[in-house]
Amino acid sequence: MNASSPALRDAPFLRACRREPVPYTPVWFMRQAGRSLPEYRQVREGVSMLDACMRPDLITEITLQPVRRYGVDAAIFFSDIVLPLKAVGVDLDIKPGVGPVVPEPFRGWIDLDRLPALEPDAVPYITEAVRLLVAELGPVPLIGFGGAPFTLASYLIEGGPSRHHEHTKALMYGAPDLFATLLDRLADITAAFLRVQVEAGASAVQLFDSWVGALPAADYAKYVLPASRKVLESIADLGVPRIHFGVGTGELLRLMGEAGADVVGVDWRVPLDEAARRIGPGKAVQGNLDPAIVFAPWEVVAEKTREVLAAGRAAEGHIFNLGHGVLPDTDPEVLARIVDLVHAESAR
Ligand code: 1CP
Repeated sequence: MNASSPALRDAPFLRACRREPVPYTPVWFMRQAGRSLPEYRQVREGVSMLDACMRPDLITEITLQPVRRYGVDAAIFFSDIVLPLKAVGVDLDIKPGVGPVVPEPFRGWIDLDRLPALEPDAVPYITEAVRLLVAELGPVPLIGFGGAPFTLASYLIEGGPSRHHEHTKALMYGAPDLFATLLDRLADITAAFLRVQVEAGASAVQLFDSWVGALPAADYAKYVLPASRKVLESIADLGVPRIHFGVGTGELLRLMGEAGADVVGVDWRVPLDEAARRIGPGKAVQGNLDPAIVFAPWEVVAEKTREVLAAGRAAEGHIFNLGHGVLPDTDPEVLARIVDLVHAESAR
């Protein structure tokens, strides 16, 4: 289990998640491990994304790369939200420049037969990689992650990345019983995937509901929240902080907290002081520099970084991050400067 050292338990990232005082604001980046780093592109040469996600040596190396380069306060496990679906036998691929693709999309009750439970021993490479990483990382926390039921359902139903989620919404509104059963099944799979990572040594988890911002709050509460709550509550016994993040979720922030998050991730559209007000007491916030801002001149980046830090002080705990993942063409040097600036400006 998660027998962590005092140095790890007191890591600024974990203290901020628990809303305890921190020596400085901790920072990490979503998608810090993938795509933008030249050393990542080098180790991925000739290896498909899914194969890389099943090799403990590559998972370990890729997860460590941004920690070495940036000195970030947490490592994010290298995998993908659809990996557990692959592990239970769903026919899917992760296509370069596209993302997850499911050749036979889910549309009916019969398709549930393609979603059996995730047995922990179906992902031995995850357990092994987490163990290797925890040994290498020492006092730096490892964040495990999984896809939230709605976002996973969107890939299964659309068959791939989607702008409007029209098939997903057609099924959600048109066949609510089937949709609820599908989300419940996905909740069990993601909960099992998170449990494997934490039991092997991950010290926090993030549940990504990247595309749920496509829904109005009332429909989120009715069709999605129960399944996300099932994921987050079913791992409560593990005692690690649970971060819950989505894009375009300004209207959903309070509900996402109520689903069982300790930390609510916020994209760049809502300033963190306003986000903290919407979320309410008893939660930390994570975010929320616009990932596109890093392409602007450094003075602008620095000013916007300071604005995020200032707004974050209104929250009971703040973890600095981008409002979504690092864009593939991002200059790693700029991210390194942001980490240094966040640490220097927030030192207390
Ligand atoms: O830092 C890291 O890279 C950590 C590992 C990681 C994580 C946390 C990857 C590797 N993917 C994810 C989560 C993930 N995957 C999310 C949630 C986060 C987010 O919103 O950005 C989502 C929606 C996916 C699905 C996915 N996988 C996409 C998005 C497609 C779309 O719908 O727009 C893509 C492009 C992938 C492939 C992928 N996953 C990860 C990497 C590095 C890549 C790029 C592929 C490659 O390098 O070959």
